[in-house]
Amino acid sequence: MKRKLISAVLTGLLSISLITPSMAAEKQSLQDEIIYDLLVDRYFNKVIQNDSKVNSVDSTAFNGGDFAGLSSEMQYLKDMGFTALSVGPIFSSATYDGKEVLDYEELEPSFGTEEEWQEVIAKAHELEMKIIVDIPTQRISNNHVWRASNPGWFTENEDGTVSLDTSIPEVQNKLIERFSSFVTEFEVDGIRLQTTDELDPSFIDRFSKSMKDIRSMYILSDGAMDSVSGLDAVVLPGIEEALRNSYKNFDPDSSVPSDYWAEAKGNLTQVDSLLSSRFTSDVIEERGFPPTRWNLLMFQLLTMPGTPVIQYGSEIAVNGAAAPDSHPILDMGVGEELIDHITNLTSLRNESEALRTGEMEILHDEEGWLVYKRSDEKDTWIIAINNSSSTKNFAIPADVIGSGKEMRGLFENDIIRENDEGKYQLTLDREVGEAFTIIEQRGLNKGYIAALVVLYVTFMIFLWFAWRKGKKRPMTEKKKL
Ligand SMILES: [Ca+2]
Repeated sequence: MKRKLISAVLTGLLSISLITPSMAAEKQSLQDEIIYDLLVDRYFNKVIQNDSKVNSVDSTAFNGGDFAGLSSEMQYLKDMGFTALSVGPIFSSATYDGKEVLDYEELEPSFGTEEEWQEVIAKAHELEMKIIVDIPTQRISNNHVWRASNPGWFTENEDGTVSLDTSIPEVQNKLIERFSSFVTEFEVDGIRLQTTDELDPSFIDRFSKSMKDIRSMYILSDGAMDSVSGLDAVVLPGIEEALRNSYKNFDPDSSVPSDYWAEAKGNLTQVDSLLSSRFTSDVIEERGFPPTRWNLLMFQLLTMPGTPVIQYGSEIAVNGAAAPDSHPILDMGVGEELIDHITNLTSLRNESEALRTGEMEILHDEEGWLVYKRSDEKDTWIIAINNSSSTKNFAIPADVIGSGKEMRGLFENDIIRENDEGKYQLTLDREVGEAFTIIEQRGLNKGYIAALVVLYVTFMIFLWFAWRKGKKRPMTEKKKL
């Protein structure tokens, strides 16, 4: 209900004053994406014929999710506003998460056939979403097919897995050759290198160039690290902890340090990953209420600079301190309120370039009461997040957004106009977020009055015709008699 209301208001507002041709233009930059991170095995089990390895009551085993399930339930992700799907590793593997790769030339049989994988890519492109695939090269299976003929390429790990030594030129060549064929055959839009911080930088650079020679695509790191040549983005170091500490409870001791705001641009921003514990587990430890915590966190994540990466199941506040507990099979259709909230925020972000790549200015940041401005030459937003235990106020000076404007809140539907002191007085209840769009007060009133006049005139004409028709009717009726 609220989702419909907000998109209706939003569509109306954008069509009145905000939308410009360039906003509707083709999205091309990584900064325009909102990424949903999932595991094929834990998304949706559509086909039971490929379930020979599956044991759905053992969380450490394959649970049955497959390519066909991803295709058939992909609209759910489109509806939620995601623009790119990171689907994890898809190569034949000893483990459900695809990490312990056995053979890069074969797709994991439990996930499905090459045709079904092609359908995933086709479906995503039909829905105008991108597909990003993970490539693990470290801690892969000790039964990997390359091992017998090239034992020197591998190093052994304590946990019984092996890692490819990416500093060896032959290893680099072999991986580049293999994945050049892969991206030629399957039109994926990006590759995320797993355990990127353990790879040889010269390999990352060569690999990236080779893939981009074939087709323009994103090459990403799966973790926080200093950026190296060849990577389009890394997870911003420290962002997970900063976001978690700011939102796991109200009245936080710390907020996201201001330097993160500037550094987030061009990086991946996330609160957790499929390798870490879920944010929900922090909330439960603090005895917080997960839906409210997620609600406020999403407000910041989806209105701040950077490319948001959201783990599957966050929309239903999935819990778990570590894998495999943090990797349950997705239960769609529960937690509708949070899904609606995410949808509202992603639609704001997708519609407004200012929220994706605009300037970022913190206006107020004190004990969980955060007010900031996102703007470019076309749009201005004021984002207010009250993550404290009391109602908060903040007066925005007129020079921040200009005089004679109207701040229109899209979630709580409040309108703020400039007061006699030349300020916009903002008040927000505890544990609530709001996004204000800025509108010309006078311009809108003019439009409103014009609309009223048109409505009035139309109504008078209608009355006149009705009156004429009414006058005529008795005569025609008389004739009939
Ligand atoms: Ca299956």
